[in-house]
Amino acid sequence: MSQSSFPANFLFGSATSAYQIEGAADEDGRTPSIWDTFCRTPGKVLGGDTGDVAVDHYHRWRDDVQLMADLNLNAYRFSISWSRVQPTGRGPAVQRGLDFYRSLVDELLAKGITPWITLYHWDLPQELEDAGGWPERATAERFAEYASLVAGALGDRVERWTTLNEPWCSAYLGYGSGVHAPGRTDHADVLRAAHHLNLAHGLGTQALRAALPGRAQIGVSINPAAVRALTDDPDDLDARRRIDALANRIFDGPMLRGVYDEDLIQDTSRLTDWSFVKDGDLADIHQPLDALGINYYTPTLVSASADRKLPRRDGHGGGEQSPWPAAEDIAFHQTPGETTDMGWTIDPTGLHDLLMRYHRETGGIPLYITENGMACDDKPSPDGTVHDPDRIAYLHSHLGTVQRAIADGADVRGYFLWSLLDNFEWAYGYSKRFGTVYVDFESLARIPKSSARWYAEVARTGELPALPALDALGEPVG
Ligand code: GBH
Repeated sequence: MSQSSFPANFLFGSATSAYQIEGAADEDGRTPSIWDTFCRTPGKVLGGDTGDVAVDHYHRWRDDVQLMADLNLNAYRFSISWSRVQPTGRGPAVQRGLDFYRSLVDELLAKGITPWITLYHWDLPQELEDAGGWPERATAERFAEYASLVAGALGDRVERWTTLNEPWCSAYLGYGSGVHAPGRTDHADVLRAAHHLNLAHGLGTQALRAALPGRAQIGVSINPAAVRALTDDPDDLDARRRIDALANRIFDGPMLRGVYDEDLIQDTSRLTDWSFVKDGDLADIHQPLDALGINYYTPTLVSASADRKLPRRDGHGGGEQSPWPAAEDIAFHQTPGETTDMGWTIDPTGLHDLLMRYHRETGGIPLYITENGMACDDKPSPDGTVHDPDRIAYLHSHLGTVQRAIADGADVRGYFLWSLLDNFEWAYGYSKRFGTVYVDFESLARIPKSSARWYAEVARTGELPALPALDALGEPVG
């Protein structure tokens, strides 16, 4: 194997999520999710943008699968819109909703593309939020029923299942800083939500296994923070420990080890006594997993000082209140280096750290990068092509890091870039472009960017080429 080769059978995919691409918000029986409601709340989403139409994938799915095939992808990670298949979040399924996903899956399989389903990518049915949302235990029970329902409809043709996408974002941005739906801001609710998301993962995993004995390969996608301390000062190192607990161990503790670490309980004791953790919950959450999905964009740099004059990073997502419970005294800093159009520093070393950490801590669960990519201010040239050399450089450096982690012993089996298509970037609306395929948000036409052609070659050959010289990147690649 040459140094630039990926292992045989490595998955080269792209990722999307339902609310960000589907549109058709009130078609075929779909009812509002918390994101439909949030988008209609003035001031929450830039430009008042919504996912009502998004990039119309609900009607263009067949062409989009053809695009994936043309781009040599062998896997596709997408999510199911809960309120499209089970509108009230409980009770019977809507057949037309399930039919949409069944057709999509069949088309993927026909093109040799492995479907990789995420059950929950942030779009809780509004009725479940009205009943209390993730801070309520019942939401985890509803999720397990929903998991069984989807498994019953698609389990004959889908093997790869992810319970949740980035529970950190659901709990901390949805209920802490309020910059994501449902836009609530209560730090005790963040911890309740985190626990019930963990429980949803555990009960959902059990429901999938029960519905699909021996056939389901189950995992979760987390967005662990590669946390660094600004200095070696003990106070900064302690800030690092606390953010590691709040960002990472609050999820991977119960999911991978069956515990909430004592320091996490202590650090948050003025907000809650954690009595929402019932007997048996930790065993329910701690299920064997077939895959651990890691979503990675940028590292996290912290210090003990809350001095507002230090260069602060927009780690609070623009909200008035911090997403982090019981961490008002911790400061977040911009990691040095070039930044993306999101203002996130480009630093693949954080990905290496996380892959090696989870390689050690999972005791051999196969690892997948289920999201990685960058936002660029892409614009079509006069000839209609779209060149994004910065994205190629980003993908190149991160894929190279994946190869290094594999060489260092990590069992990494696949990489899903975020994202296939430009899409609805949550609170930023349509102002940020993560796609390797450009979407004209007026005509909804798709134009593969040079990065899509470049990644297609990586997927076809299973090799990471030398990075083309920068001037060569001005020309269409492939
Ligand atoms: C993912 O979220 C989502 O799964 C996906 O839907 C989304 O489109 C994509 O990434 C791009 O945003 O907030 O300054 O502290 C990633 C969310 C981004 C949250 C990085 C933590 C840390 C930087 N994460 N963020 S900051």
